[in-house]
Amino acid sequence: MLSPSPSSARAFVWAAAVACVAAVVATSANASPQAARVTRVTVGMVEYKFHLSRNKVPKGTVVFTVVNKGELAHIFGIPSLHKMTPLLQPGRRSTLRVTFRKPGKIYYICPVGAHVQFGMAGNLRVTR
Ligand SMILES: [Cu+2]
Repeated sequence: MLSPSPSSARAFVWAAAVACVAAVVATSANASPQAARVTRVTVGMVEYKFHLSRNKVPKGTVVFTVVNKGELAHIFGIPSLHKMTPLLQPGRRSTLRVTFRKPGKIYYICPVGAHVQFGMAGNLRVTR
């Protein structure tokens, strides 16, 4: 009585096949050249400076892993793109995903208090 009838078994196989096709379509939709190139940059923060694992990135998507190695709370932010991490307490980390669409110089800061004046700012070069 509880065993599935042949028709419900077929319905299950059909649903699984549809799910597979949907997954393939979703994957290939993301596979544009822009999205394929992801650069990873680690950003260390202390009082009062940033240390980036690289100061030059190709245009496209960059994933910043931001680690607060200091003793005060800090933020890594890119004002021109309205992107920033949450306020990171000492020892906390966060990732920030940013897409740079054209080459140029990107100014980044820590917008906490007067940290910019103390030196928490810099430029990232985006190349073509
Ligand atoms: Cu700061």
